[in-house]
Amino acid sequence: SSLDRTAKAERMFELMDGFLKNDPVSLQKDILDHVEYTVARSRFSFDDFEAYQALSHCIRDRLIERWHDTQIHFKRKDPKRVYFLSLEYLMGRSLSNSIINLGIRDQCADALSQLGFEFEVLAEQEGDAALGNGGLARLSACQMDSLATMDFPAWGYGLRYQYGLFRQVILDGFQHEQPDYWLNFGNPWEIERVHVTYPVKFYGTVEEDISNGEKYKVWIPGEMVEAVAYDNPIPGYGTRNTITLRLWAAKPSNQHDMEAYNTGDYIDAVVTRQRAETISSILYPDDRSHQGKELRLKQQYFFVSASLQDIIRRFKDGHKDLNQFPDKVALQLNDTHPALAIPEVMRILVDEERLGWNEAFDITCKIFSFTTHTVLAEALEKIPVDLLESLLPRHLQIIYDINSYFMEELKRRIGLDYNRLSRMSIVEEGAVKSIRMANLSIFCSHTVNGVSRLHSELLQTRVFKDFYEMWPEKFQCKTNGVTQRRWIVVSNPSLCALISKWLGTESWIRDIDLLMGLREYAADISLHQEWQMVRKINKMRLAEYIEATSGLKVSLDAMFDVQIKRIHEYKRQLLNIIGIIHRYDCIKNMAKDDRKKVVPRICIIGGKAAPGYEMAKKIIKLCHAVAEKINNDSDIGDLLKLVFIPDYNVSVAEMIIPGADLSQHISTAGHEASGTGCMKFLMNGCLLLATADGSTVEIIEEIGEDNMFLFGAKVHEVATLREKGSTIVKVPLQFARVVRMVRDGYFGFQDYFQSLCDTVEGSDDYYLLGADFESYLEAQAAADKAFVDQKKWTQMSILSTAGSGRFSSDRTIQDYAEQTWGIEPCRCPL
Ligand code: CR6
Repeated sequence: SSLDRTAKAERMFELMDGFLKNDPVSLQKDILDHVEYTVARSRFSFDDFEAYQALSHCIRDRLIERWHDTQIHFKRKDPKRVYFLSLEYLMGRSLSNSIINLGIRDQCADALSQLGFEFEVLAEQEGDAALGNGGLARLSACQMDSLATMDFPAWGYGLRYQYGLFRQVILDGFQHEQPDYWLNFGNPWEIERVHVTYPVKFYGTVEEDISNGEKYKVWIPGEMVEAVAYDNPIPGYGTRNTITLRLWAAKPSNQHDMEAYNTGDYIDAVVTRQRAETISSILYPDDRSHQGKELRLKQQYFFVSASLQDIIRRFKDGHKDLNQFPDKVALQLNDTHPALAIPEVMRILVDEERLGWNEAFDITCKIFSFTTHTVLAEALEKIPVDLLESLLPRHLQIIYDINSYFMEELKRRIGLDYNRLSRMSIVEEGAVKSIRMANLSIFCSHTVNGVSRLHSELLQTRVFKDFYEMWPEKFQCKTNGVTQRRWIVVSNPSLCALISKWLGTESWIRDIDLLMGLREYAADISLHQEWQMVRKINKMRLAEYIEATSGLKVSLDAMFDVQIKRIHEYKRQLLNIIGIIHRYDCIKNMAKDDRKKVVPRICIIGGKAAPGYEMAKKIIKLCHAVAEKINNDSDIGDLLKLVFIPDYNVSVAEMIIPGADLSQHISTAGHEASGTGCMKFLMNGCLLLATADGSTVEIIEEIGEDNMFLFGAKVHEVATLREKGSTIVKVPLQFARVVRMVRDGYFGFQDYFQSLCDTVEGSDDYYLLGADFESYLEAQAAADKAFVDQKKWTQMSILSTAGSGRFSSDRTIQDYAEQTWGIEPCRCPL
């Protein structure tokens, strides 16, 4: 009875002695208990890694307390919830972030030092959770942090890949990929929910049945797999709210196939069942295209099906009428990867809940919103019809039904404009008939957004022009943001302390607009001194890392010039390298006296190439070949060094970004949907050398052109430059000279680099490296000039941080909550 339960709860609370305590002594006791009972080592002998494990469990306990309270609170208040569906999350490490969000950083450091351990050393023991490729995946992680911090009733859903993004190993300058079996040493940040499981169906046939005189469809699956939930608590900062990132792992289904067992082939039957686990075993490492792979499609449906069963179960626990679903649930599609959720919701409503088609479609269109993260039409996901038909036969029928409804509606509005109808159709006819997931997502979502203003405009005027003209009200812009908790507080503690000191408050950690207050002191000499000191400390940390990974000693007086991101032709790492070769060539040809005027540079490049992306891999090799030459040229000395940082990931970024003086965001205008790295550098007071692409256009508005180094063709000029080609493009002689050097084998590997050189010469220079080269060099020269004037540089640096507030994911999430999801904060009482 409920009376018994209350009495039991009270008795338990008494026994528990209240909540866990956070003073250093209590923390020490808990750490030691975990050493003994969880890690199973003696309290008198454990190493750094074991101490990290014990500390993590001690923090995890505290997260769980808050997480329980939050979930109970959400259940009691029953607010409208947002469900963020994403196939990728780049969480990186969790320990420091959790401790900071819990507000117990100092207590933990004290507790550890009394036990003879150093917090920073233990934090380094943790491996990265790299369940994603790049910007999109880290964005999901930043947004989860903001959702928790801002008290929104939110859930993240995703896949628990056993192998995260591959490890990059460089051998002789070439990239090799190695599997990232990240769970090898256990993962204290997740909680396995053995009882939260759902069956997920695949293959089979669709049959018709009649019940109460009505015909309906039944999907008879050919295969069944079990989805098991792994919950990752995500703590907010300055709040008790701790939300859930629920990741699904595939397990063999418990529904026994009696036939197979009875025929006596026991071993084969078990082995076949075991194969189910492969569904969640590996992350696809290509962030350009995901087309036509059955396993990828299986992953998408697996995650969508389990998440929706979970979401509907939660809804039904308290609500009967599915027409209320849109009042309680918002589903966010992070790119088209989870777009199968649309036909899946339709299938559940029509086939299982027996709602009428129109009623079901009405509900569906009210719950979905869709974010697209790309500019390139060719990067939009398409699923071959054959594949869908065999794996998800009922979903294909539903998509066809949606499409005929869509086409009818279109014909009513635009008549028989067949070209336009076929452009907009969800079904693409052609050599391989396929389903356009973006068209499906746009038609069935109430809002569609781009990830920067420029990107959102390009969606309206180019990529989805037809759709925009039809439903302008659907289209929105949600400029990306990054969390200052991870990207300043965790990764740059000295800057964090400095900002708080000068603003006289730590409130900016929750209220980022306060950073603007730094503008007032931008010219203050004592702030300058402290600012420079902080930057020096961070450069030192980075220099040590460079020495440890590449053996190269670098001077702290040099400008640290960084480009870190996935390797892509459109991101133009090649432009950077060609610029470096040019700089090298200039220094070599300079008179001794002139060399004194050269601003010394450490050029740092890092990033992974998709395993099948040949040109990207050649760029990595070229970078190494050039570095080999320059770094060993005694003529050059400290004036120029080139370093490739291997295995770039979130925790490496946390170390590099605070130590960078200059960072490069140099994509050909119109290609980077947003870019988020630039925001992290900006927050950390690193100056940007950039094209007016993606979110940099908005950064210019915040800090002004004078505080960064802008160059290159603008979006509207790019098309003309490509069209008119050599008649208007002025490729400087220096550019041709550098390309010639590479072609002639100046850096070795002559044959290997020819095809790379082909991509940047003449009419093949699609990304306009040649056309932008001159203005690139001018921007570089301006950066050199500014660096010599440290007063000016420091002021620009302070103004960069001060102007970075708009690029916090708190602002992004606030915009989504108000304009897209219609949700309100639901704060758990302390
Ligand atoms: N590769 C965009 O290219 C954007 C992020 C996050 C990307 C990048 O400009 O900042 O998404 N797109 O919105 C995709 O992943 C499809 C990315 O990370």
